[in-house]
Amino acid sequence: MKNPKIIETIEKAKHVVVISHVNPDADSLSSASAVYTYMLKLHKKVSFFCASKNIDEKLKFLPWVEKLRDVFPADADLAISLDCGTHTRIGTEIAVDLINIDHHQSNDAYARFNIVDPDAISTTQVLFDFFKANEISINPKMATALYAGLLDDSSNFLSKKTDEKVFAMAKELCELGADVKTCSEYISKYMSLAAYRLKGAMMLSMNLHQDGEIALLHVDQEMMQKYGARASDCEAALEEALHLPSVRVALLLRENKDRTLKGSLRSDGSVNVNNVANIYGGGGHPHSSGFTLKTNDMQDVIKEIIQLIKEHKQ
Ligand SMILES: [Mn+2]
Repeated sequence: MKNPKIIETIEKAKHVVVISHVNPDADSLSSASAVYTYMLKLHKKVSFFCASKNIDEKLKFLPWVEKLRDVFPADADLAISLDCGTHTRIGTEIAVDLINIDHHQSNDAYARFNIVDPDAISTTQVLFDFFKANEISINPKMATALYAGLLDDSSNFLSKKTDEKVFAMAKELCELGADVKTCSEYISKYMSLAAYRLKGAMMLSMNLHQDGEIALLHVDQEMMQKYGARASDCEAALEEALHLPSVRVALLLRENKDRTLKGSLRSDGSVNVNNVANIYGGGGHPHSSGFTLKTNDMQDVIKEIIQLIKEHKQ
């Protein structure tokens, strides 16, 4: 679908800010990186904003990541948010016109312009479709970024959403010069020693509930500090808990520094975990979602969530 109004808005803008969400993942940074290149091709003044200071080492190969700033520029007249499922994921208030490009089911079209496709496997896929529909050429830098988001959000093409459209996009990005080898090195393989050690500890403490259908993992501040791990290092163990044949849903409860709890849910498709996260004011996708709780009493929370997961079985 062509978006003439959005193209016109971009063309009129003088200073554009591309936005990745707080604690950015590969999809958010990659899609923002591709838009950053697109703005440079239009000879726009462009800034790259993310409210979080610490960027995962494995994502630093992406084009323009060194340009990231955590202060929103005062003279900007247009912002484009990438992979931000809610306005709060931006991490700051935006006073300028906003274009929201995303694929979260929970996205409530919070911007003046919204390009949201919940069927897309990644925000980079939404962006790829936007570029093609509006005849915006994709150079090798953009192709590498778009491929990185596709690779990560499809869990290395293992996700159930991986289909012929995903492979067709990957093929086209290869032909456009995407650096597939570097993406594989960093997105699919890169693990720090801290992340490996934390993963080992998480696997040892994993419990199965409901005849092995629910895998429960938890990480407290003590574990994080012991291994020198970061929040994003918890993801690998959570994803892999679903590799157990009996497991339908994996739940991770991670204690934040301020003693609140961050819940992350992954599902094989038999439970819509976006609906479960919604109950706690969070959201995401049917197969992957998150929420935050203002308590660190894990035992009560565990009982309640297991009950909710049971109720949301499809
Ligand atoms: Mn995404």
